[in-house]
Amino acid sequence: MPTSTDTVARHTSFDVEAVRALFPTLQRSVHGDKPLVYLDNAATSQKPTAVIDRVRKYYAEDNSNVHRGVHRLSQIATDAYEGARERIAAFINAAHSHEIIYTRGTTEGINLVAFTLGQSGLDGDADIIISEMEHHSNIVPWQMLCERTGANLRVIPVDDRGELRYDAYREMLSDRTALVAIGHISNSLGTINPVREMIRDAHAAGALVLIDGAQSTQHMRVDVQELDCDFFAFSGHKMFGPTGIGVLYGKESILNDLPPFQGGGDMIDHVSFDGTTYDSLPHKFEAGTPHIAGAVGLAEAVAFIESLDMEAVAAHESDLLAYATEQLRAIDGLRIVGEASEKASVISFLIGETHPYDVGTLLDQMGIAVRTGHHCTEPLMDRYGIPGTVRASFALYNTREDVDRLVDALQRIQPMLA
Ligand code: 7TS
Repeated sequence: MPTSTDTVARHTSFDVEAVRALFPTLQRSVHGDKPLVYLDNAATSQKPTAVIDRVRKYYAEDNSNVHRGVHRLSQIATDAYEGARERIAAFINAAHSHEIIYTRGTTEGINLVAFTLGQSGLDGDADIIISEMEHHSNIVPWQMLCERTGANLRVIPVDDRGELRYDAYREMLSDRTALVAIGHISNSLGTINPVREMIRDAHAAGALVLIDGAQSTQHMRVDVQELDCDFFAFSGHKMFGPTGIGVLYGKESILNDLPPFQGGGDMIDHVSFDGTTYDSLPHKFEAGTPHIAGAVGLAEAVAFIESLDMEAVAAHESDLLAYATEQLRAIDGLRIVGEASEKASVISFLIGETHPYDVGTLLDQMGIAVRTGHHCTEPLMDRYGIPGTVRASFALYNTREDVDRLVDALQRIQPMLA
């Protein structure tokens, strides 16, 4: 079975056309003959053939349950599943592969931490700090934790440009702060938060830090040891992998101190009616038959990313961001929401008073896929007093031509929006 590393020549620079050819969805048209321009990558990315083939191979040739069998297929499936964990650990530079907990995605990873922290005797006086730009997945689990324990949710405000008010964050940190949960990159604004500095300051106050990495692993190299975060959650489907699989990284000593999340098969050491003991990491947090195909598919997505020169990819994406920002700004009545100095390739905008949904629907008819609405960041939209935005989010396989198609379509529909 060839891996993507074999089939993709290592790009020491970045050949976007060669990479596009690896993605079947990018070759299709929609609404008849309109070639698809896919600009909804913050919601989910497309999948390269290597990932699709790897998932197919698992089901077609190796399908078996893991950890439970002496038979050949079960060994193959277990090796693939555990080998994927090692590959993913290396990808984010975790110190140990047992610090990689498979989840359904970022949402489940954050819920795992919020739930188990609540079960581990969190002080009712404790503060949990999040920010105004968080995705609902990094808000609601903490609200639920606060309801259960009496802890207080503190929210770092965002300024008009879409940057965190760092002064307010510093003032919020205290010896009551139990945990800071912060998005690495905002899915609505594109803001790249200064997480390294935030982690350092939180640790100085004695707090743990969870980074919501849903929007970062596809754009930048993540090194959890260098960041020194205590937890890092991400989703496979946003980084060219399958849906329904994600990862929660946690530092070994901290994961060891937390109680299990869900009970069931695979997470136990011994079960009896007199009492049950739990398995060690990572199995303690992985109850039930896991998403084996998802895990091997995610490892293949990691192989795909690692086959690229990520510095060249970053340069390509930053060129797309600069080019799209300049072109969009030239459109009459168009306002960009989120102009932080450090941004990933996500652009939210509004045209006059037009509802984002109407813009998105017209763009769709021209083959351009953008997302409209509040992007699961309702408090952030309230902060700006807007119902939502139109969001174009670029991945490494997008091109200046995609930007031109978007801009051209917006220019054509603008007279209809008056
Ligand atoms: N955190 C951030 C920053 C996200 O962007 C998302 C998904 C999540 C958490 C949740 O990830 P999941 O894989 O568990 O669903 N963001 C989006 C989006 O922007 N549009 O659709 C999903």
